Amino acid sequence: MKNSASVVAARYRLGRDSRRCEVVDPCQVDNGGCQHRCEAMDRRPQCTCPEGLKLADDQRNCIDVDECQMPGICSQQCRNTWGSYTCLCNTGYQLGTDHKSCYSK
Ligand SMILES: [Ca+2]
Repeated sequence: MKNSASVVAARYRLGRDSRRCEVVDPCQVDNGGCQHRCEAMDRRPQCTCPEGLKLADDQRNCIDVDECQMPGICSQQCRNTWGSYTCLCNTGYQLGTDHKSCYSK
């Protein structure tokens, strides 16, 4: 485990004038504190999440998007999964090739 002094030191380097410290890419240190992707925005880490996930309130971790809360995403039943979702059909129906619509058998 890194100690905090080395983490702080790694965020800065000596600038060209040899007097002031410059911020190094914040994503290079501990991934900017991000659980998934990190992008440096104006020298600050901006965390982003893969498709199907969204940033949590802490702006660092990623949590699941509950697609089933979006109206009309499945024509009949919807089951939320981590990072995705699955549409299901009532008895007597089968799922179409779009994986969203149900058709009577
Ligand atoms: Ca989901």
